Amino acid sequence: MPHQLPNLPYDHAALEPHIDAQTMQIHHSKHHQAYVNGLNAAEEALRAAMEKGDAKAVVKATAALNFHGGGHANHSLFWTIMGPKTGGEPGGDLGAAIKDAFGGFANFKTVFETQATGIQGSGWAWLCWEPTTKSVVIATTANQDNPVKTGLVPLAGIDVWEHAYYLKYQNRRPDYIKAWWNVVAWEKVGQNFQQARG
Ligand code: MN3
Repeated sequence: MPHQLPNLPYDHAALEPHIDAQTMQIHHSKHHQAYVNGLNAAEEALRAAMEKGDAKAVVKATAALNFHGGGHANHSLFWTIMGPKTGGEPGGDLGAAIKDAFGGFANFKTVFETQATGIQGSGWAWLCWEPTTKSVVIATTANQDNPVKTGLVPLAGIDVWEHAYYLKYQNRRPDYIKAWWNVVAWEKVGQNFQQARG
């Protein structure tokens, strides 16, 4: 069954003034849709390459799968961990895990902002569950790579591709990252945390 663009669980303008409605509309309906289309095409190409036993075509399709599949997975998580009337600090077990790992929420934010700002070119910064050390960690990925590739479980992430912020913030990525904290749905991230640690 082909992949489909998930509905945005709120209006385009719901994250104003932190993320503007036009950015949300283009980001969701154009950019994310393009990853969905690319993933469906890559799956078709992989099937055809496998039927032909064409190893080079398999490798080529796999590269497209990684990019568009990551793009679809990353954005599908991104929309759900944001929302109107959110922000603040995580409580409960997630809040405690962040405190254990980073000494406190304020320090976590500082480290996260530094890592997200420092991504060269396009990519994502993540809060992840690390199953081997049973702790939360910050990770960054390039382009549309997803943290599952290195064994991590993404709980929340920020898209720092320019398409995610350029209309409102232009070159000021740090301002976008600071504003993003106001729309993080920590309740949802907490649910992702509970699910990840089992
Ligand atoms: Mn994006």
